[in-house]
Amino acid sequence: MELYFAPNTISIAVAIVMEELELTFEARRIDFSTGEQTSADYARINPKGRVPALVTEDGIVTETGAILEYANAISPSSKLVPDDAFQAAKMREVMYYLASTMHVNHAHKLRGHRWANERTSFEDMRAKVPETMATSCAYVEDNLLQEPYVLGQEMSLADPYLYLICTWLEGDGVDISNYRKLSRFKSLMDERPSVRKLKSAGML
Ligand SMILES: N[C@@H](CCC(=O)N[C@@H](CS)C(=O)NCC(=O)O)C(=O)O
Repeated sequence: MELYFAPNTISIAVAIVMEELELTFEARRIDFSTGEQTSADYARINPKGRVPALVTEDGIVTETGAILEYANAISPSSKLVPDDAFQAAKMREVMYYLASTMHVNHAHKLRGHRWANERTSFEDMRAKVPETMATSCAYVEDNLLQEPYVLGQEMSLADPYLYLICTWLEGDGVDISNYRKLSRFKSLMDERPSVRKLKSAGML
């Protein structure tokens, strides 16, 4: 399998999960500094011009949550989705929230051109990011994050997803130390061998 990624992006949540599940993959870096994600070559992999994309023997999968579920399903252990239907739904509740709300809040910092044309609109959107990300942090802290992992004792697909977004907080103007549980969660994930390996590889 080939994972198309860019450092520090949501694609690294996929890389963490692949490492946790001991799935082998080739990491293919897309260079955002040259706009490679919008190139004709990459459009053949992901016409949306985004990372991650996973090339499998059956075809290409995009969208972080879908790739995470696929990785878990093909892994021998399938250990990152709970067997219990309610717990699995709670995991997906977190993942959908991250995809539809928290990641989108973050994207307003650099990607305002997706939603508006005027420069003043971009500036306004960028200025709002510390507030919207802080609101999301408070929601996660108070409602979603059991401890030590999102669902409690067992790690799930929601953890690398949330962790990766936590790595954006400083740049988004949010002080994670204002959130006791989130701070502990990030420190715990920082020390996981999967995360350390990707940091040494310069992916995170
Ligand atoms: N809904 C997609 C969003 C992916 C996404 O927006 N990725 C960002 C990096 S975090 C990207 O590729 N941005 C490139 C761009 O906007 O040009 C997913 O969850 O996979």
